[in-house]
Amino acid sequence: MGKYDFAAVEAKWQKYWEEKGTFRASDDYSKPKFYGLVEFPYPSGHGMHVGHIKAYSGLEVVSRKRRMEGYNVLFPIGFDAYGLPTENTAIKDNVHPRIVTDRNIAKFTGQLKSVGFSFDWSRVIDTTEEGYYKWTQWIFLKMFENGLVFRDKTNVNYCPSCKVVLSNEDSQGGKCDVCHSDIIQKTKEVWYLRITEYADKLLKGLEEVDYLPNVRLQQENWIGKSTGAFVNFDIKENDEKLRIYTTRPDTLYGVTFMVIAPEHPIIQKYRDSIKNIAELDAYKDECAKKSEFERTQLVKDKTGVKIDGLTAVNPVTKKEIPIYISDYVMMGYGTGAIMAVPAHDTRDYDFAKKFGIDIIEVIKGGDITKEAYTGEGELVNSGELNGISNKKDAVAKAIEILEKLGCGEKGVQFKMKDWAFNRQRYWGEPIPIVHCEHCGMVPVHYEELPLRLPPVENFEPGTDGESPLAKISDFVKCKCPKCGKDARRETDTMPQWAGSSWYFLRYCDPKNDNEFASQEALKYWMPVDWYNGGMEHVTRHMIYSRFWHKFLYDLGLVPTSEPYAKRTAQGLILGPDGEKMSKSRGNVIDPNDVVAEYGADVLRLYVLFMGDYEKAAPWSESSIKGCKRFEDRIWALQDMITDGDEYSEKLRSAFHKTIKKVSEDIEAMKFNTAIAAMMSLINDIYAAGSITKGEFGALCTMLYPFAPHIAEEMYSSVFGKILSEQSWITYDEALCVDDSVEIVLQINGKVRSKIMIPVGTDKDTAFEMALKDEKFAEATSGKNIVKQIYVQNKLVNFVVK
Ligand code: ANZ
Ligand code: ZN
Repeated sequence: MGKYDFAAVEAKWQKYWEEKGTFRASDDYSKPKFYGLVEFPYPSGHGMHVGHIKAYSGLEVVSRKRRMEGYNVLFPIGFDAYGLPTENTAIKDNVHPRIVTDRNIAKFTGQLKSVGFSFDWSRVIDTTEEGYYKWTQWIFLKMFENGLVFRDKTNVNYCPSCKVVLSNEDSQGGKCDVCHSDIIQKTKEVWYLRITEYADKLLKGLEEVDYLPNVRLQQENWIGKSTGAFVNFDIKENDEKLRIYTTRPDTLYGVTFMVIAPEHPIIQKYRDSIKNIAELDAYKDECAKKSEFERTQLVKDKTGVKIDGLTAVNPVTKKEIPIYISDYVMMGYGTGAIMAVPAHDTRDYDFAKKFGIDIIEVIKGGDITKEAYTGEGELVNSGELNGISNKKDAVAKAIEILEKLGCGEKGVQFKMKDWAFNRQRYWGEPIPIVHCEHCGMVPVHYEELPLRLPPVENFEPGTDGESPLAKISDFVKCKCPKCGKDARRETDTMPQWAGSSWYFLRYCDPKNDNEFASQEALKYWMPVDWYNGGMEHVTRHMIYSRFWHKFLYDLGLVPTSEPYAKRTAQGLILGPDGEKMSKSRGNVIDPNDVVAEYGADVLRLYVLFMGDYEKAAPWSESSIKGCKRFEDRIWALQDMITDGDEYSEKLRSAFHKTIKKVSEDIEAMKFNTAIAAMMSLINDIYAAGSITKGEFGALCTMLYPFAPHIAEEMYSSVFGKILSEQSWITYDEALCVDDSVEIVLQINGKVRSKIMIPVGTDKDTAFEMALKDEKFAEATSGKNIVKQIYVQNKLVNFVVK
């Protein structure tokens, strides 16, 4: 056998599969289906990253196995192509973002194809294509119609470098997700999607799906359901009530002051009667410079200002208590006001110490002269609540008291906020709304979709967060769709996450011009059976797309309440130095280089062999070489093939065991141990010195999902058939035992034959296997068997007359 020419073989089979449409999902809806989804790439100018290869290789293996198991498999790919990096390149190079996008998509497509992924390329999606974004706008209008879209002037997260407003999800940790600059707060009127209306559904839906435990946990925390009570505190100076949200109504007797957010509207309302209003205003201006992230950090040194002119009254103790403004209370959560219980809340404790406010213990268990006690314990100094020591009981009783007093009730809050849904940039879906002086916000007629981006000369965003579209008067000036009078078109575009919020639906029926996808196609393909992607998308894309999907479900437009039945995640590939791969560190590995040097199969094997699929692992050149050696050793086996469709006695158990291991490990995403099992099988084959044709076929099949090119090539040369059209191999549990032993077959104590059987085989199986041996069967045929003896792992002896 000559040297393996991987470049020629890989090109040959990629061409063959493409021409034959081997991986096209069929429209035969009578077959069992499997829908495997990977996160479609953002086609950046840098081209593909080895991380993409690892992310796609997991479900690639599963999909290839599923096809062999008889499933109609949908394993699609597309491009999430709107977004800032493309637009920034367009500005820098002075070319249209359309051209940049097409160039990048072509590059990615070539790269993906060179790895031989079994995607259905006939269904490829590009979110920036008219036939696609028309439906993104369509779903947006449906949301608008159903009251899930609104505009609000609030404090928004603004990236001064990208010049865009960002959602909370896109500014986690106080940093811009695109350029990592610090986020600032800005008051601006922007678009929102009312995702909070789906908070409870998004939480409950997690019970129906099979997500990795940490994926589920991150979503639960992001949604952040909290239960407690709303309480209205009387203001002494007027008949205003100050409403607060608390999770600890049981500590009501320990409330010694109140804190409101510096932006709380009560300050504006009573400006004239507040004596230190200038001081409050100055403090508020200081706060505006801080991000919400900074404000929520636990800093011991609390700041704040006491409001001179407003005093609250504790509804149970009737004591007058001061009201402060402080930056640790956020306007965007609860009611923007809290009742402070310094004895049992650390932030309140630090604040009270600094400002010399009373600290009253209401729960026994700690030492409040030293620190706040946040644990459970018996209630004291608390009137009717005294003596209760179970927190749940105390909370319930406190709510009862509040309701009786008519100043409070049970309440639920979510951490998740509405989705700031806008970009002040060019390369995004135009928001299809018109502003009319007479009619207000009016949706563009459905028949007019897609609402196209106008040609512009200059993509540079305007100063002060204005979209470049605002400068195109032909675009801005329009007629009101309702009254026909002169109106102004919205110039914000949708955020990057819009197109990916429903792409899995479009794959089911990507060429449909009349609907985003036909009901028939959706009923067959949905839900996605298995979705794999990155952990970084768990609290963004995953939440957003579940929200869009649930909205469409409520309209009766999709058949399942959840889009993804199962979600797994791959670990990062780190640079050879063990650090995160990045251009600035210079430790980025280009998949093209690996394909050129070792071939696609070795790259695929390596990214799956490098460690636990779910864990991060550093790149290692020597391990790639190990995978290359493995490939060469398999290739050389072709010189050792002997006739025979059966397993040989020497290798039978090794084969059954390996098939079982590979089959099970693929399902559990334990790709590394599956490959290791095949490597050890190869050692066994070399030790045995030969491999039967039948065994060789089984080996090619096992290898196929991982290294399909070499497997297809060897199989076709040995069997003259296409491996992609064969079935997955089965194994016999009984033959998967650890080892086999040779036993002798005797007749009347005389050895007639020898066979290999699994260690520990039971009596009946041993007799059955003995009679399958030709010599032994012949020697016993026609004889009268008077006794059958079996000594486990040693011999079978038949006494005949
Ligand atoms: C009194 C109290 C006593 C509280 C105590 C805690 C401990 P979660 O669980 O996150 O919902 N809070 C309410 N609104 C706030 C806002 N806008 N900004 C900052 N803090 C706010 O937390 C709810 C608790 O966080 C509430 O319960 C309130 O403080 C505070 F021993 O009320 B608590
Ligand atoms: Zn109008």
